[in-house]
Amino acid sequence: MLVIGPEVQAALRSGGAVVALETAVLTHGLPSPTGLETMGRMADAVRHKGAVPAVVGVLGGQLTVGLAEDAWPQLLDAPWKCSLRDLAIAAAMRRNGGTTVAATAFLADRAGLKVFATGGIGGVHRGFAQHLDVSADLKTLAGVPLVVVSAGAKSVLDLAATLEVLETLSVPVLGLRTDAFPGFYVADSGLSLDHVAQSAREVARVRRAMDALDLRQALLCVQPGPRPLDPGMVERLVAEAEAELARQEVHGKAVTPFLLDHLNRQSGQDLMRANIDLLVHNAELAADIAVELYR
Ligand code: PSU
Ligand code: MN
Repeated sequence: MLVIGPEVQAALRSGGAVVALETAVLTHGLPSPTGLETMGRMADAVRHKGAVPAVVGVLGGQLTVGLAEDAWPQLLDAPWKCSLRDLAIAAAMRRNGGTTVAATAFLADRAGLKVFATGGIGGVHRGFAQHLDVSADLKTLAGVPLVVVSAGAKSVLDLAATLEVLETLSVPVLGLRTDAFPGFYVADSGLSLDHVAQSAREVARVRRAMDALDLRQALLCVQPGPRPLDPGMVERLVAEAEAELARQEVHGKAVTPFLLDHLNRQSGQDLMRANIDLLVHNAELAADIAVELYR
């Protein structure tokens, strides 16, 4: 079922470092052409660090790990937001799809990759007691033995509840030179982490120890973005976005794209720029970790 791009195949055969990149951020997270430019910057950042980028997505039903750059725009042709449960349907129905953290991590693992960079993972949504809205990213991360690099989880979430579920799922959360759980746009969500790594090498050592123990959970490595925003400002915007969400009665997988789109449009570019910068920053760290892991 899986199509692995030639460059990724060659890198895997020679034991080279590979970093998976998701595409839901391209199809449903950022407006284009910003999304395409951002994918390019992430891929460049990975190469610059000596690793090979593997862009993951669904193209005409082909579940692909290592989409060539000239194929990225085709993904934007009526794309589905593909989480894990959508993958087989998209394949069978020959659709285009941007893959979420859950779907990307699943496909990356199947292809034999070990490292994945994203912006922020999905998690437990605010008001979850009423809507039971918990991202499939969490359950999926409990079963894929990757290093996943992110700037924490999106500020639109209930971050405390998200950390609790990660604990329940035994997904370790390791701060890179920080003991504060980053809240995507903000450097410190006010929640603290139990464990801090001082270097990419140390993160790689933890992953190897997990592998030696046959612990199949992801290792979630978090770092704040390079251009963090004022928490008060972000909180105000998120509250507005949440109110709008309730007014328009948005549900299901449309929730996250709706909130992100609302934030991007309300913030006068600040949030979008912060989002792009942290994506590139995470791609760099993921490449450093990949290089250490494949050493
Ligand atoms: N973070 C972003 N932009 C995004 C996403 C996360 O800054 O577009 C995407 C990721 O692909 C993540 C998904 O896996 O949103 C989570 O969606 P949901 O909450 O519906 O599981
Ligand atoms: Mn959801």
